[in-house]
Amino acid sequence: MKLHGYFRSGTSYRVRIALNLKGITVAHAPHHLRRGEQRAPDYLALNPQGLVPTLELDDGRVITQSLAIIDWLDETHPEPPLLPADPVRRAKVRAFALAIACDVHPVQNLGVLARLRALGLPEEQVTGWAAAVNQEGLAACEALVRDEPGPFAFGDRPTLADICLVPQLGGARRFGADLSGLTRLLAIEAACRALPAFADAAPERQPDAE
Ligand SMILES: N[C@@H](CCC(=O)N[C@@H](CS)C(=O)NCC(=O)O)C(=O)O
Repeated sequence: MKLHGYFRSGTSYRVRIALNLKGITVAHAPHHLRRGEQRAPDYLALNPQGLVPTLELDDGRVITQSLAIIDWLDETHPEPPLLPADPVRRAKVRAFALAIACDVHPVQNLGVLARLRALGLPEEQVTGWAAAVNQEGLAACEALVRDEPGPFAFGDRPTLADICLVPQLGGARRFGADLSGLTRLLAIEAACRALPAFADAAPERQPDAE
């Protein structure tokens, strides 16, 4: 299999973590987002959205969207599971993951920030937008897991929630978001980063890291 991604992309980072948790090795095809390589015609033929990640299967079939890729990985490689067995707890893990993947990440991604710059907003306001979106969204995530058992977001093993959280915290820091009050999320992050599956997936460990 081949994962099309970018070292600094939070959504590619999610898939790298899931692959590592499952013990699956893939080839990596980096696409430099700041140079616009995600819009090259041969990549658009794979992923018409012009976004990373994309997973190319060995039989040539292609899966786009990080959460769809992770779902597929979990369905085809069930151990270790990335969702709890209990339906309500599964729903809670999904809700936490979607709070990040649907309500935080898309509002501060490269394309949205480029549009804000094109409207003439100065750089500090663009960065301020991204920091505020992260701070507000992650503060809500902190409340979602405040009473959940640790050390991970939903108990004693990592789930889809942790897979979405760790990359988003990294992205939030790049925009200067103030995360200091999010003590539960920071403790979850520390527990995750102590695991090789998370540590090896980190942006700075990728071959295309700058
Ligand atoms: N919902 C998509 C979002 C993918 C996405 O926004 N990827 C970003 C990198 S994290 C990207 O490719 N940005 C390039 C661009 O906006 O041109 C997913 O989860 O896969």
